[in-house]
Amino acid sequence: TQAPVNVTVTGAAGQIGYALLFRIASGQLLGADTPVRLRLLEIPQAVKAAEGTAMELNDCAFPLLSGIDIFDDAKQAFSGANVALLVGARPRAKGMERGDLLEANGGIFKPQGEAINAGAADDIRVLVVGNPANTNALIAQSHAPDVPAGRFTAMTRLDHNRALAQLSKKLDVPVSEITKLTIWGNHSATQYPDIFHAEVGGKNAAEAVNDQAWLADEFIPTVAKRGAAIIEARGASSAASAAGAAIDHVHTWVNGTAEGDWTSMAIPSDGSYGVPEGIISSFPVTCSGGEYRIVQGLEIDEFSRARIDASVQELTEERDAVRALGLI
Ligand code: NAX
Repeated sequence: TQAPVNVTVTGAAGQIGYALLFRIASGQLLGADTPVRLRLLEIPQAVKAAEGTAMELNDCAFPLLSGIDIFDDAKQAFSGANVALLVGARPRAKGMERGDLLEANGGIFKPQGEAINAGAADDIRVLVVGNPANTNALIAQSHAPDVPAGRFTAMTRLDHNRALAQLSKKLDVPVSEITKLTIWGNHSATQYPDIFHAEVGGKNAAEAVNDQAWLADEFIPTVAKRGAAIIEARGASSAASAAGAAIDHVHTWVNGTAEGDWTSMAIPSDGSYGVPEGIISSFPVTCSGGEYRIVQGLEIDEFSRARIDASVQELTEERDAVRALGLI
C-alpha cells in the first residue's frame, strides 16, 4: 500500500472546512487508493472547534484516513505537506477598504508562503480558496522562492461549475455533455465565463444558445454574482459547493482532464492571451501527469477580449496594491 499523502487544510474549523474535510478523508480528493493524513491549521481561538471536527472525522472510521494533527502554527502545519488547501482568510468587514483587506490577508498569506517554502514536501501543490483568492495566492507564492511558482494556484472551479450548471439549465442538457467551458481572470464579479469555445454534445455552445442577450445580461452576471445570491438565499456563503470545487480542482490537477475537455484554474500567467506574466489569473487548462498546461490558440473575439481585459486589469491593480504595501 501507498504511503499517506499529507494534506494541510487552513481554516479547518470554518464552514468550508466542515464540508471539505470529510470528502478528503473519504478519498475524493486524491482517489480511492490513496491514504491521507490531515494537518489542520487554525487560529488559536478556533483550535477547539477543529478538534471537534477531528473527533467526528475519527468517528467516520474512514479506511483511508491515517491520522489528523491540529496546529495553530503555520510552520508546523505545512511541514511535509504534499497538498495545501488555503481556505482560512480574513473576510471583508463593514467599511473596510481594499487596502485594509489586502493588508489583513497579507498577514495570513505571507507567513503561510514562508512556511510552505521552509517545510513543505518537494511535490507540494497549493490551492488558495480564501478570498481575495488570486491575490492571496500571489502573496503566498512570492514568499516561497524555492517552490516552483506554478505550484501556487487559486480557485475558479466553483465559478466554472456554476457556469456549467447555468448552461445546462438553459440548454436542458446534462452537465456531463458540456465541455471546454472557461473562466478567465479573477475570482470576483469581473470574472468572465466564456462559452464561445464550449461544446454541447459536440456542437458549439454559443451557437446552441444563439441568444446574445441571455449571454450578456443573464448568464455572465448570474455566474459572476452567484456567491451573493447564495448568501441572500441561505443566509451564509457557499460552503459545500466551494468544498466540492476545491476537491474537483485538486483531483483534476493530480488525475488529469478528460480527453477532449479542459477545466479552469487560476495560475501564474506565462503571458498567454496577453495576460501579464506573473499575475494569478484563470485560464483554460488541460492537466496530465500532475501538470497543467494552458490551452493555446483559442480565438478571442472583441466581446471576450474586453471582458478578459477588464478582469485582468483588476488583478494587476490588486498586484500593484499589494506591491505598494510591501506584501510581495
Ligand atoms: P469561515 O469564516 O466559516 O471559516 C474561515 C476559517 O478560517 C475560520 O475558522 C477562521 O478561524 C480560519 N482562519 C482565519 N485566519 C486563519 C489563519 N491565519 N490560519 C488558519 N485559519 C484561519 O469561512 P468559509 O465560509 O469557510 O470561507 C473561507 C474562505 O473561502 C473565505 O475567504 C471565503 O471568501 C472564501 N471563498 C472562496 C470561494 C472561491 O470560489 N474561491 C468561494 C467560497 C468562499 O466564499
